[in-house]
Amino acid sequence: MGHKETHAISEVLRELPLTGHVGFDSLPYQQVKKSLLESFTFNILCVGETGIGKSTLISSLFNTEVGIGSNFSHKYSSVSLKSKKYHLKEKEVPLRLTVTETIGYGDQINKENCMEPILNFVDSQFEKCLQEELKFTRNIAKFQDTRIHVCLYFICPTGHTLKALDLLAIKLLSQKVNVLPLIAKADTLTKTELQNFKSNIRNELQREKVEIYNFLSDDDATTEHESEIIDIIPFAVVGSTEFVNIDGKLTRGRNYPWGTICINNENHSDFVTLREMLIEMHLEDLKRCTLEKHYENYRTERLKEFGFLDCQGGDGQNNLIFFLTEKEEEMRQKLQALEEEMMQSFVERAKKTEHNLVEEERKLREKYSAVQRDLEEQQNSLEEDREILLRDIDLFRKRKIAFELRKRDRKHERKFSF
Ligand SMILES: Nc1nc2c(ncn2[C@@H]2O[C@H](COP(=O)(O)OP(=O)(O)OP(=O)(O)O)[C@@H](O)[C@H]2O)c(=O)[nH]1
Ligand SMILES: [Mg+2]
Repeated sequence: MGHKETHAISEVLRELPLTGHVGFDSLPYQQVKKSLLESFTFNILCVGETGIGKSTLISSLFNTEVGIGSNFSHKYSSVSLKSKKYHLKEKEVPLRLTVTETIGYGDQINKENCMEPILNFVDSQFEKCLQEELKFTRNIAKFQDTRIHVCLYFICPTGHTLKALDLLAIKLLSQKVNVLPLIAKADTLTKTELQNFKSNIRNELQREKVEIYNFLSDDDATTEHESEIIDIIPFAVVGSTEFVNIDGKLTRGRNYPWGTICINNENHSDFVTLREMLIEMHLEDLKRCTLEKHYENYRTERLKEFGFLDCQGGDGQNNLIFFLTEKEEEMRQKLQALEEEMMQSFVERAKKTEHNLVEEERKLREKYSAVQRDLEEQQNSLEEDREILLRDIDLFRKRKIAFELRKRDRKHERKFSF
């Protein structure tokens, strides 16, 4: 059902000045209106050991209690995940936020299967979307997108290098989602320890060719700004659900015997930079990257599993319609072959049945003839017996008459002899 191109489009783009008002200058406002009505979606996955500060950081980031509970036990035999959905509003901008946290991550003695549930969870969110796209009647507008837009990976503040599990986890996760490594509870490290720890982690990730989410865009052309962004990763964060009084102002912070940490103070941690980069500057890009890179990779792999990449459309491109037509033709041929096979087997069975019936009839005829012959023989023998009997009866009658005559003659003779 291919359509033949009947018109040519000029490749040359002409820029024309307008002679008056048209109205498409309102397009950005239309987009804003539409977005405000639909509300924005953002799905975060927090991966980190039990008690590392996941819920506290998420609550600090969104300035409200949005974490998935706390004080989970260290005794779970396997890793699981828990999600919660929130509807937040800042000024008139609505945000549908989904927070997923790992439970029992890194607590098992054998950590071999620790990543499997997390990777499966990420895949199953992609799969939900793919299944919706493949439906005949799609409901994309009402579809609740649960694809993970960012994975915050909480690194234990050891001050050394990455643990083997952290390195493997970041490597595996970064192939499926936008990963942001964070040094949790950064208040437990000194400034020098932090700098060394950060550069050790960066070197290790580079050596292992791990591609975490790249904050650098084409706009960050200045090498100074570029190195600033590079140097800050992994973000060293401090979270808190408590408020401290700083210069008469209540702000999120942590009180220690030796002083107070204010999480919004850039000299104390990278928390503010993280929030700016994550929410103010790159939230939409994280979503774009999820769709255009990670979901696309997942979709391609799944379509490959269906056998999609085996065929090419007329334009030399992999084309879904061409693939479906090919598949339909393949199925039609298979069905036809099956029909022919069934017909063949039916004819063979019918032939066999006919042959059996003829044989059966022949046997019955033979049996009938044998029975008929037998009957004729019996009838002949009965006939012979009957004739013998009739002769015997006749002889008997004759003898009886002769006897009667002789008896009468003797009676007569005796009468005349007196
Ligand atoms: N020193 C320090 N403690 C923190 C920080 N963030 C959280 N905590 C403390 O760490 C403990 C656990 O924090 P949670 O946020 O519940 O950690 P979690 O990772 O969500 O824990 P589970 O969900 O139980 O795995 C709490 O006592 C927090 O007050 C931080 O940045 N620095
Ligand atoms: Mg928690």
